[in-house]
Order: sequence, then structure tokens, then C-alpha cells
Amino acid sequence: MKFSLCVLVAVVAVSSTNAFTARTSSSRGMISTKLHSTTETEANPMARSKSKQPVFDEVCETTGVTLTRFMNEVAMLNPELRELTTLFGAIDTACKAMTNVVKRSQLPSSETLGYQGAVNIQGEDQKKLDVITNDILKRALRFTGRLGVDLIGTANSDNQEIVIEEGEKYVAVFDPLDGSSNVDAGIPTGTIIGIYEHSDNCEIDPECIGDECTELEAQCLANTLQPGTNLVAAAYCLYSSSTFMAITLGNGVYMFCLDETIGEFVLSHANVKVPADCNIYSMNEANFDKWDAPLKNVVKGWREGTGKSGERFTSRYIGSMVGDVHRTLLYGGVFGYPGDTKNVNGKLRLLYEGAPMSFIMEQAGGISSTGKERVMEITPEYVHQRIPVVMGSKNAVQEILDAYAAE
Ligand code: FDP
Repeated sequence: MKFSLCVLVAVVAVSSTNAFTARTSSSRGMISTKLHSTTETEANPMARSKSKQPVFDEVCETTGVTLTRFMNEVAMLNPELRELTTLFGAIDTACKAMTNVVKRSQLPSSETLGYQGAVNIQGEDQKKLDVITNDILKRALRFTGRLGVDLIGTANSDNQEIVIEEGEKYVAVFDPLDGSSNVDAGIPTGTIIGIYEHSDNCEIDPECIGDECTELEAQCLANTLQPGTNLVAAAYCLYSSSTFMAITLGNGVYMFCLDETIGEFVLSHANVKVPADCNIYSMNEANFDKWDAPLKNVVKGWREGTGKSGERFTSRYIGSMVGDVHRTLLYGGVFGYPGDTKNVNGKLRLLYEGAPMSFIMEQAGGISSTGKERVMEITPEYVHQRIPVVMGSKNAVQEILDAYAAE
């Protein structure tokens, strides 16, 4: 994929199956910003492809690049991605709308306050906000007309359904308000989205498993339940002190911050790289006694400063995946919801939490694993399948993987 923000630029050879074919790009100067002095890229764009590194920061300032502009440029340089970038227009609008409903939800006059009075299919209390955000995102995506199947993967809504749109090529999986149990306390929440290619138009019941599915449903589900390695894009929106949107199209991670005064997401972090080393871990420690021995031993070492790095770690756990992963991306750390003796597969859903967030983490140079295998390589068997997850800074997550391997 080509990016040409500012003056050329990212010639990125992409490594996973998620990625689009990398190509070189000539200088277009489509966004007028200050150019640094002549660089290797300007002299010979191909030279950059060897380093496999995007070079936004070295070549130009990215101040004032909105998400809309970013996507326009991606579409202009990669016409085959035009439909995908249209989906991001819908995500942009939906995240702004969800920012507003989340922000206003605690006002006494708000009709979005409190519970819906229903329990979802997984036995969880359903909040009004879960339902509202689900509707906002579903409608925004549906009206792009770009989805073949729109798979609503919300954890807390009973509104789980498959929406069929004729003749288009993508399927979106999402959790519209992850961490919603926190929302009444004003604690960060987020939206997680994954986008796969999909060639069929079909109708399925998302709850059907194995023999319960008709042949057609089984075929459609098989096409829909794809491993993370097939993701063509992933994003999250974080509703916190600022609203952030982080995206990947398989070519690095770009973070945008909502400037409410102009109503636009503005690029705030280009080509995010999670620090390889860290001293933060982020897990629900109330479950410590029930974790696997290798994980317990590693975390114990981190607490005592006797782990691989010799550093004494500190703990930060919001209990809201998007917030915890966002901090992990920026500060380094290990976020996890591991399996335990009570819930062997942990709590997070593979299809619409684990896989999209793993795609983002890997694209930022981190690792995401169950402890024993790469999350991205696991094919979901059913929509709400759970998966143990540890993700974050390369060296610290590797320490956990080594401990499991040595078990
Ligand atoms: P929530 O139930 O509030 O929607 O998977 C959902 C999730 O939040 C994650 O966002 C979060 O990391 C995790 O559950 C928190 O679970 P615990 O309360 O068990 O720590």
C-alpha cells in the first residue's frame, strides 16, 4: 500500500497476509507541510523499501492531517482500497456520535443512562448505551453499502444479528462499547472494529454452532469466521480524556485524536511503535491464584524485580480493554486477560476483541498470544468464542511465551 502524506513517502514492505502489496510512491506533495532537507527517500524512494520502515516522521510534519485526508490519500494512491476507505468515513462519523452519547450519558436528563433491563445472550447486563452504540455503528456501516455481511459482535447487546447488504465485499465485526461496565463511573470505554474481505452474501444466525447450522449457514459462517491473519483493517476508538482512533490497514498503526473544536480526527501519532521493553503489567490480579503456573511465575518475577529485565514492574489495570491496550501501545507494557482455572479461555472474545486488537498490537511491533499460540492465527469456531490473551511489549511478552514453552 502506498501512503503519500506530505511528500511521499511510506514505502513499506508488508510482512503478513493482512497487508496489501507494497509499492513505491512518488512525491505528490498533497499536503503542504515543511519539507526537511533532501533525504534518501527523495533521492531514491526504493532505498526506503529495503528498510521496511515508514518514514513519515523523518520526512515531513504531519500536523493537521485529518482522518478524512489520510483516507483520501490512501484511496487516491491505492484505488483498490477505495471501498475500504469509505468504511472509515462511516467509522469516523460513528465514533464522533458515540463520543457524544458516552459523554452525555451521565447527565441526569440523559435518556441513555442506566440499564436496558435485559440480559444478553451471554448472561451479561445490557446497558442502554450498549444498544445505542450498537445501532449507531451498525447503521453507519450499513449505509456505506460496502458490506457483504455485517456481523454484529457486541458482547453486551442482545442485538446480535447478521445484516445482509447486497453484492459488496467486506464484513465488519465489532464490539461497539467495550468496557461498558465502567461507563457509569466515567471510566474510559472504547469501540473495537475488525474488517475482513468477504465474497458471499448470505444470511446466518450468529448463535448457530456445528450441527445446529444449516448447510448454507455453515458455509457462510465459515467464510465469516476468519482468523485475524485475514483482517484487512482494524481500528479502535477510545472514549477518555480525549477521543482517540487508532487504525491499521496492515501497514503500521496511525492514531488520530478528536479535535472537538473542528469536529475532526487529527493525526496525533504516526506509525506507532510499542516500546520493546517495559515495566508495566495490566491484568485483573484478583484472578492471580487461578492463573497457569508459568504466568504466575513470570508476574511474580516482575513484581519482585527478579524477571528477565531485572526491573521491578508496576501495575496499571483499568479493566477496559481499549484503554489498557492504548496505554500499552504508547507507554509499553503487557496487557492480558489470561485463562484461569474457572474460565480456561479467559474473558475476551476472539473475533471482535482479541483478533482486531492483536492486529493493531502486531502492526505496532508488539506480540499478541494466548501464551501458547499467536492469537491472529486462530480461526474462530463460533461468533462469541473466548480466548486467553497476553499482548504488548515484545521482550516482556516473550518472557511469558518462553515460560509456557519451558513448562
Ligand atoms: P466489560 O466487561 O466491561 O465490557 O471483555 C470486556 C471487558 O470489559 C474488557 O474491556 C475488559 O478488559 C474486561 O472485560 C474486564 O474484565 P474484568 O472486570 O473481569 O477485569
